[in-house]
Amino acid sequence: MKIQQQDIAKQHEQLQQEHREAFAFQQLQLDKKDIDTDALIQKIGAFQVAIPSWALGTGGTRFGRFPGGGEPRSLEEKIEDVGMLHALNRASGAISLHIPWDIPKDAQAIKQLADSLDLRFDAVNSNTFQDQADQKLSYKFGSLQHVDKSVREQAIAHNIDVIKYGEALGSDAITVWLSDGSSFPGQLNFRRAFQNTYESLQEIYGALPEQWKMFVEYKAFEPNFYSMTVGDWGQSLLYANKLGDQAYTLVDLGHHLPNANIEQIVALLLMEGKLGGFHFNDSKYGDDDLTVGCIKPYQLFLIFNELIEGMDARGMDHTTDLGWMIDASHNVKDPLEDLLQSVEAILIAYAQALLVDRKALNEAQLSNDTVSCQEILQDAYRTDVRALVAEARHRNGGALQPLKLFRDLEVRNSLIRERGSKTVATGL
Ligand SMILES: [Mn+2]
Repeated sequence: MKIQQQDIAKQHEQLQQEHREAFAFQQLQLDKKDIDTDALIQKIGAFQVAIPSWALGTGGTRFGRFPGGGEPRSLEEKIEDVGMLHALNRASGAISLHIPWDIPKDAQAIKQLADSLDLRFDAVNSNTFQDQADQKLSYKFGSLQHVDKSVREQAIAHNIDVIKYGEALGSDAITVWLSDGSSFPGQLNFRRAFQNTYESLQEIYGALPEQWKMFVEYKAFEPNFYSMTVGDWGQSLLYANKLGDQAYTLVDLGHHLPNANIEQIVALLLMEGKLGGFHFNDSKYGDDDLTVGCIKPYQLFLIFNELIEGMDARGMDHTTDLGWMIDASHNVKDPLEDLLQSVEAILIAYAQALLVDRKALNEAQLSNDTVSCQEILQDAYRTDVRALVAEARHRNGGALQPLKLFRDLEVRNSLIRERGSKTVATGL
């Protein structure tokens, strides 16, 4: 199913009066603050978030999975789904592939399909957290950390394969997330596990093409429950620093212990020039992989506030200098609707963070005016920027209200008619 330009135009016709009024009010507010609305809209319109190939089907928990209908049955159909999201919101212009769940058999054809939908390939992801049917050695006790060199070599070879798949598609980064660790005290010698992992990562790093980045993703716990060999940002940074200039830390919002100050982590990684990529999701308890912004939207705003402050301090391009990706699972929602909501939440937080009066905040900080610091941040956070985000989308050819259009066009029903009601996508 394809979204037609006339569907988007028709919705615009229906909603334009209401939108115009909301946008005019917004513009008035910004004018009063001497903020250049057009420049703001340009930044919001340029921002793109990659959709992970594993999040286009219904997710599950260890207790079960309740698939919906019309899920993509192949990589081609996954790319078509992302193309549809991008047609609706013009902010999902990239896809992040997971290998081996989504091996591109004909890279040229896959690339052409993506091109035709105005999509590029973001970071490719390796998988050594589960055993594949045709795999010789098991990752039960880890992959890059494994005590047996032949297991490490198998995992290294897989990661190098992933780089090659990515290269053929025009991707320029690999994300390495390891489930390596231990579930019981004494199971691992921590130093040996670190050294083995580091040496394995060095081999993979050595296979990186010149312009490529390696993202070392960390996670506090699960599937291992006593220690994780890349368990927090300190450990990830340690690996990235030792590996070299092409290695970076990747922050996944759900991979921290409860109440971690993620905005501070982001600020310091940026200061060190070592923040490379970002996985968006939201959570209440652990790695819940819920819709971005559904539980802690203020935290999301505070993170974006630090991202912008830190990126601007280094003269970085908001759109292209970090890998922006969603990493989520949708157990009870339509995955495509969830992704539309997630991208919207990201754009809202980004737009709000752009509104922060940085000069005033800096002055308030330097004079220890704590009250003003809070007022300045919350003034931005409490601004309703939805009309601004909708206007940016409209100027890019997207729908004023993507989710509404998705529902009005009964996209899910036509996907079920096309693909069947019992399809199951590979993924989480
Ligand atoms: Mn992740």
